[in-house]
Amino acid sequence: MSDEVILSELSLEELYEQMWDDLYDGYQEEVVEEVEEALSRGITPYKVLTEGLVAGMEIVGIDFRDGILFVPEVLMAANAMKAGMAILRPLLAETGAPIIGKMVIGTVKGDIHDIGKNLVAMMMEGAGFEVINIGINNDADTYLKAIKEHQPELLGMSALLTTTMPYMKVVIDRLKEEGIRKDIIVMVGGAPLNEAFAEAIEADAYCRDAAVAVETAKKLIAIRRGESLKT
Ligand code: B1M
Repeated sequence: MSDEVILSELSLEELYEQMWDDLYDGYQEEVVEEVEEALSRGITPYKVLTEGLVAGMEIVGIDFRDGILFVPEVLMAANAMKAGMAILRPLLAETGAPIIGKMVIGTVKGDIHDIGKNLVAMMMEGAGFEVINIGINNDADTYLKAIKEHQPELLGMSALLTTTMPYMKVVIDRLKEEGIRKDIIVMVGGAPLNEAFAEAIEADAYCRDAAVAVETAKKLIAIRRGESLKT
């Protein structure tokens, strides 16, 4: 960010454009300042997240795909995004609502992308779920261990690579082998997935984004609890 830019003098649109530029350049401190400026104007944390940070990361993704940006630059952008998310996390998690349910979430084996998964975790916490975030590169054993230890109603799996998404089926098959598949709601997400893939691997739901993940989790838990009341 150039020294002459006075954030408070920018319109909201210009502020977001500045945020996208600084995210693109991997300027963590500047992104944090811009997130704080947007919040100080009364913009909701969710709007700052989606219209600021997520929109900025989409631009990075396009230039990564087109060979304009490379891994080191994208990593810097990802770290700037995480710095901005760190400001928003406590605000999104501020809820007062009673715990609705528990979720274990992690990125699958071979995959180190975690921004989207962390965003889902943040939004789920904000909606009143207890979230056990087991990080990246999880094999089936690690998912199983976390499920047995925490006994969640929900399992969330994330994959951002076409080469790692098939591993979700390995985990689901393992849940079946262990005889616990019917005890847990499996929700999957990540940019290369779609409904058809989720159906093919016998997940309970595909979630396009974090907001859909929250809505889907609430709906599936309500259905399950309703069903179990009847039996
Ligand atoms: Co990588 N990368 N990357 N990358 N990276 C992608 C995914 C890619 C699409 C870029 C591209 O070519 N356009 C491409 C994958 C191509 C493919 O498989 N079809 C790619 C590649 C190729 C790679 C490497 C192989 C590059 C290399 O080394 N040559 C390598 C792989 C490393 C590995 O995992 N083994 C790699 C590395 C990296 C970085 C480390 C540099 C960095 C990750 C940093 C980090 O996460 N800490 C990175 C990044 C940042 C990206 C892009 C640019 C952005 C991903 C992101 O954070 N998006 C990405 C391009 C893109 O996706 N367009 C790309 C923002 C985030 C908010 O969105 O993650 O989609 P997303 O999450 C959304 C939804 O998908 C959904 O909700 C989220 C929030 O709304 N969702 C869930 C996600 N998980 C969910 C789980 C749920 C529910 C919903 O559970 C219930």
